[in-house]
Amino acid sequence: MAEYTKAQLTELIIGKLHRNFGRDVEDATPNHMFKACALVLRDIMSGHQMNTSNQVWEGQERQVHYLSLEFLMGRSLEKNAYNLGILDTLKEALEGLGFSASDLFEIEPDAGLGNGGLGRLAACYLDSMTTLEIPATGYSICYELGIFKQKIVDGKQVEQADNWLGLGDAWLIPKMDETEEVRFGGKIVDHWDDKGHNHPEHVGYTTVLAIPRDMEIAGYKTNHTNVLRLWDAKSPVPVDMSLYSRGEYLKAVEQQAMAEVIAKVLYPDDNHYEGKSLRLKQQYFFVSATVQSIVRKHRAQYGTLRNFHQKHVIQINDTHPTLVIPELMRILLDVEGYSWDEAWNIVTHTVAYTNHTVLAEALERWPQGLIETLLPRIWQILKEIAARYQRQLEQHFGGDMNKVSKMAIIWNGEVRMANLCICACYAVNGVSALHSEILKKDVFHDAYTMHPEQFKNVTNGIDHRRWLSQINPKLDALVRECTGGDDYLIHPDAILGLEKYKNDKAVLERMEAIKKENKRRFASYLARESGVVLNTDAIFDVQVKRLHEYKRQLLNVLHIVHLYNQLRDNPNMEFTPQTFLFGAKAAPGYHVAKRIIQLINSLSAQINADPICKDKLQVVFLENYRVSLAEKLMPASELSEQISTAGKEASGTGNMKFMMNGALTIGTLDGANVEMHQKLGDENIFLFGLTADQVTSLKASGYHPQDYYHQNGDLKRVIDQISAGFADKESYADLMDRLLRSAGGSPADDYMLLADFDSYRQAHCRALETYADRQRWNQMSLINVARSGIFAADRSIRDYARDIWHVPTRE
Ligand code: 26V
Repeated sequence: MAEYTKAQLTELIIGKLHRNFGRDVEDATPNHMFKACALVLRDIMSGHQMNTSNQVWEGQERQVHYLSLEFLMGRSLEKNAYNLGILDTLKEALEGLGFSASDLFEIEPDAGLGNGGLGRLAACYLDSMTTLEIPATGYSICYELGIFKQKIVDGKQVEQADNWLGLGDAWLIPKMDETEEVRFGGKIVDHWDDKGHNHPEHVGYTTVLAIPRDMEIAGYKTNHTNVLRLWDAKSPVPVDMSLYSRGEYLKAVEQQAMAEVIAKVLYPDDNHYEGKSLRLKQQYFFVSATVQSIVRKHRAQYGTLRNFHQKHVIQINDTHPTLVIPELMRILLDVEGYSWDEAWNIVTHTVAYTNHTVLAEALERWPQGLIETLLPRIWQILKEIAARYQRQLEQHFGGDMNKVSKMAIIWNGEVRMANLCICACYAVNGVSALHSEILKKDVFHDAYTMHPEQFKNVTNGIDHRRWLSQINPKLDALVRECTGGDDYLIHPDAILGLEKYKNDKAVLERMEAIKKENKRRFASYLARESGVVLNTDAIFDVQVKRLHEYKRQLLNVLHIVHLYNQLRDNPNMEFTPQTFLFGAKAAPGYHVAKRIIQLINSLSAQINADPICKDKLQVVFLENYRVSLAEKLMPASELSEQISTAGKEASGTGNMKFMMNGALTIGTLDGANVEMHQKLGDENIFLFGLTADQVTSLKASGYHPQDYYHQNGDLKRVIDQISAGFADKESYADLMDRLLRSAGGSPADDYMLLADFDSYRQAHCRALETYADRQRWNQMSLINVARSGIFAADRSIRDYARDIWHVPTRE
């Protein structure tokens, strides 16, 4: 690792200020300073990146290409400086120049190019792939607008555009000379040669240029540097009023309009599919540019594509990049002139698929008409893939049309992306042990019986350098002291060394002191930002994640109302002070989710204004939950709410961030909670609720939420109250009705809140009893941190490298 002194960094920063902004330090604004620092770090990383890329070329190494429509990167300045090993020196240089480093880090906008878990996972994986010295490239779209900014106005969510590029583009390096062309629309004209081979010609298409804007990714304690390639869309022609032919003029207008809109905005839906034509354009734009770029470099190096699958693996993050399959086929068939079988062999040894959800409404099914008009050649190839697969299925299942129809790629005028992935990918993985089992047992059961060896599990993980060491420096220091240094940063298992101190009173007290200080820090941040004053003597009970019915924020609300009732009935009861924190964005079109946000705010107003609750019960909705807010919140959290209906949350990754920061989990046996429980045992986690199997059998035998309503007086009272509404007189009968009555095809209480209510309430009681025994709580907290090593993304990436990618890793 290259070392930089304070003097050197200072000089480099001043140089950037002069050359790029024509400023001396004295007249540099914080924005100038931020950009200057980013440019200095970018230069350092670019130097490393060129070396990495030469090594990969010379060594003819196998490369990983991670395709994802989302990378939720958050901020980069502090992260890059940390990974480059120059964070302290940079801080000193900045202070020397009269700037506060922490203020400067705060002005960086989050790169919010993702919705939630899936996008943040991709970002954590880039860090680990690079740290483990895997030759890897991430690919996505350079959205002009990231995930919307959330404002709460009169208790309701209002979305604002997130224009992050003003400052955020300091990290991006445009590579005009690596521009690719992507074609839409038009039609295919067949040309048969004398040997009977068809040479399809695409005519009348609209072209969009894909311009790479590369973001360098530094690894930790290594010079290995990878790239996140973000494609920007541009029109190939300026609209020229003087174009004499009407046809050309309209074409130009059309090309410009199509190009401008493609990279405009990230779709803010999470776990909900809508067949929007612009979304399909984004997907194809992104995969076409990416495949062309990989192929172009490969051809330049090897002169042939015959060994393509030996040198590359393409990992597709959910089905969103699935068109990479027909697109690679197109290039091998139409450009290289390979036979179908040759091309198919290459494709099916290159592509691997990760599934991230079992929710039926999230499965992508594109109308065939849309694909046909927008991507005529891709449509032809899809038809051929589907037809061949269909024959295979019929043979394998002996004409059992029930199975064949379920697994078909094209059916009833729709193209099913997950089935296409199953058909073409050499590996298919879920993201937690339970989720991968559900894929095999249920969602993809028939495919599993055909090719059991195709199905794998890779449990998710998080970047523990960011989510522990960087955001929680006091806990980081304690881990270092107890585990004999910073080895845990590259060997996350070493955190286990902390467990030796589980009976050490001084260490346990320090755990508590660290948490207390982090709570105060968060409280003072929140007071500064929003004026909300948190009770830091209360337990911080936190549920932060996207708002979705299956995640059951509403169950949390039911329980809080129940607590409130207890207090009102008996204001002098013994009551452990509790502060409930929520943070969640709702997809703008998801009405029910927005109503739940409004309900939380309404409840918050009611409780916080009620003198009975003073210093006892508090409910706060944190506006605009995002990566940089999570970084402040995780270290301050004590109870982590992971309460999805069992079987619905593929993995969860927030659960891991809380655990790593010493929060205890109250949760269902869902997603990665199951593996947390395995590591922790019953005694170090607060489990409740039905298991995934129980959910399935209760649904099968007939679930009647009304029974719980009528049998549990506390529950009935809570539901009736919410229906009536609080002081603001807004009724939430609409939400409560969903729990009690089926409507419009959706069953009553589809996510079984009422079935789990009582068990949830009891788990809270256990948590509070434990909290009262501080030593025990601190010990559990320590054990949680100590055993969190398996949830490091480094472990996940080693799993991918060994079981799916077949590439070597560092150490
Ligand atoms: C995403 C989108 C994005 C916008 C357009 C429509 C659409 C439709 C479906 C989806 C699927 C998102 C799936 C997802 O985010 N899954 C989450 O992945 C996390 C990382 O593996 C995992 O921890 C969460 O449990 C899982 O819900």
